[in-house]
This record gives sequence, C-alpha cells and structure tokens, in this order.
Amino acid sequence: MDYKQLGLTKQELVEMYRMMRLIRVFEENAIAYFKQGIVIGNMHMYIGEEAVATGVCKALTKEDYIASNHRCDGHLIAKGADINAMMAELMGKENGICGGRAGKMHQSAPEVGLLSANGIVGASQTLGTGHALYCSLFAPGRVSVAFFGDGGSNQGAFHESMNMAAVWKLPVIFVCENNHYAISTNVNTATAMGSFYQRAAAYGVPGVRVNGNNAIEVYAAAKQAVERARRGEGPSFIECDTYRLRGHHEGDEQTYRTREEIDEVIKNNDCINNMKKLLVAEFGWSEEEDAAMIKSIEDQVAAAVQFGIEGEPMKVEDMESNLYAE
Ligand SMILES: Cc1ncc(C[n+]2csc(CCOP(=O)(O)OP(=O)(O)O)c2C)c(N)n1
Repeated sequence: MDYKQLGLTKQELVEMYRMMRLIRVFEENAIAYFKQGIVIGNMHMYIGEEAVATGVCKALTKEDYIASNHRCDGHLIAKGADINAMMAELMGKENGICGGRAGKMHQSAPEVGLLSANGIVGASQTLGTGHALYCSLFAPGRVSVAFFGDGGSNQGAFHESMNMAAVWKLPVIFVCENNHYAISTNVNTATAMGSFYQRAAAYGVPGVRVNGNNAIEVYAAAKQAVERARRGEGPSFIECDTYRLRGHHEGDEQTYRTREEIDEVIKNNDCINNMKKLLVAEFGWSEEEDAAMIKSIEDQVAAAVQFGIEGEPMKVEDMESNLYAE
C-alpha cells in the first residue's frame, strides 16, 4: 500500500521523517557525549532502525503499551517520551526519566505506555503478552506491542508468547526487528530460512515481512495489525527487515561484517533517505526545508543535552530507593 491508499497527508509524512531524524540525532549526540564520559553505561544504538519504531508507534495511541529491549531509545522517542529526561537518564542524573537509576537499557516511561525496557533477550515478547492480557481483562480497546530482535526470536519465549497470545486472542502485535545480527551472529547462520514471519502460521497468527527501512510499509502493516487487535481478533506478527548501522554496542569492532556491507545500506536503503526521496518526489521537499528541519532537531537535542548536563548526579545513598515497596 502506498501513502495515498493509507490516507497519509504530506504533514503526516513530514512528521514521520522528522521523528526518524530526531531519534538519529538524539542517538548521535548520546554517542558523542558517551565518548566524553558524560553519558555513561552500556550503549546499544538504534541507528538505522528508526523506521520501525516510527511506523509502528504512529499506529498507536499514547495509552497503548509497548515492551522494549536494550535498543529502547527509538521506541521511547517514537512513543512520545520526554527526550530531556531521557538524555539526563543516560547521564545518570536525578532529573532523568528514572532518576538516573535505569541507564540506557532499563528505561521506563509509564506515561507513554513503556512499563520497563530490559536487557534480557526474548523478555519483551513475554512482557508484551502480559500487557495484552491486562488490556483484554481491564482496558478493552487498548493494544500492546512487543519489540524484539532476530536473536530474540530464537528464544523459547517467542513460541510460548505467540502460542498463549493466539490461544487467548490477546491484543498484541509482535514486531521482530530483524537487523540481520545478534551481536556477531548473522541471521542466516542461526535461523532456518533466514526469516521469521512464516512461523506465525504455526500459531494461526497472520504474519508478514516488510521493508523495515520504509516507515510507510511498516506503518501499513502495523495499522492493519492494530485494527485487528482492537477488534478483539487477536495477535499479529510483523517482521521488519532492517539493518543496524552501528556496532552491537559502542566499542564493538565489528569484525563479523565489512564496511562495504554497511555502506551499501546507507547508500541504497537508509530509512531517512527513503522518506526524504519520497518527500522530494511527491511534494518537492527542498534542501532549504530539509536544512531548517535538521536545525530545529539539533536545537531540540542540544536543549536535552543541556538539561542533562545541568542535572544533579544520582546520589549513591539513594541507589536502593524504589527497589522495595514502602
Ligand atoms: C537471555 C539473554 N541471553 C543472552 C544475552 C546477551 N545478549 C545481549 S544482546 C544479544 C543479542 C540480541 O540480538 P537480537 O535479539 O537480534 O537484538 P539486536 O541486539 O540485534 O537488536 C545477546 C545474545 C542476554 N542479554 N539475554
């Protein structure tokens, strides 16, 4: 389906384009401040995969739930989380989204439906299924999305979650972000058939594979899945064929792939360029408009960095607060 069939306006496309750029600039800044020791902790970037979060979250409302993993920045930003508080979190500050206690991969933002991201590969499927059980029992009409990787799709939790969600017709959308690698393991060396969407049929769940670097394709699949879930017809599975442009973590030497492989994606299938090309072709999007958008995003992220820098560092004596109920 193209953008016209989906009823997307120019303004909506520009907003999606801006969202992808915002996620990227946020993360590029996080990397720059990580290298200076101002952002701390483990850094697993989402750069290259922005179309997935953008396309999926466009089909959601603020009240819907998302379950995320170690690459949660993109999901959080696309769901509408406060980027000032996120940047402060990465710096371990009291004004961070979790008071500086969560760092990069354990962030939560219940106000936008993310109860907690986490680093256990495969856990987001089970959490997303649990959120969907809550929706079906107590909040009918709301849906839940589970984001996970190709590596996470080879965990037992994948099958247990899909089976339970299908049996109970839970309103959950399983979104596999197939970025071709689980740390250094290429998907083709660890996964029979090299793809996942066919597995959905084993649970009687609709499964599709889309170009995960095309936000419109992702949105089209997500919209259909969300509508099905809201109607009470149960789960769907979307495999987004995407690509991680940074290492598994910052500092990864990436000896398992070539520079040419990465450059090929940047040149021919980068999600931001894909959307820009469409805007240029359909609406005459100009370089001036592009530069103005980039400048406004850089200013927005610079303000987030400043907010983080000005925050008070988390205090060691407060480290155990919020661990146990009062
Ligand atoms: C249960 C579990 N096993 C192993 C790890 C170590 N680990 C961290 S990230 C990762 C790879 C995850 O790959 P994938 O699910 O494809 O997500 P990606 O990192 O590519 O986004 C592994 C094996 C972990 N965190 N949790």
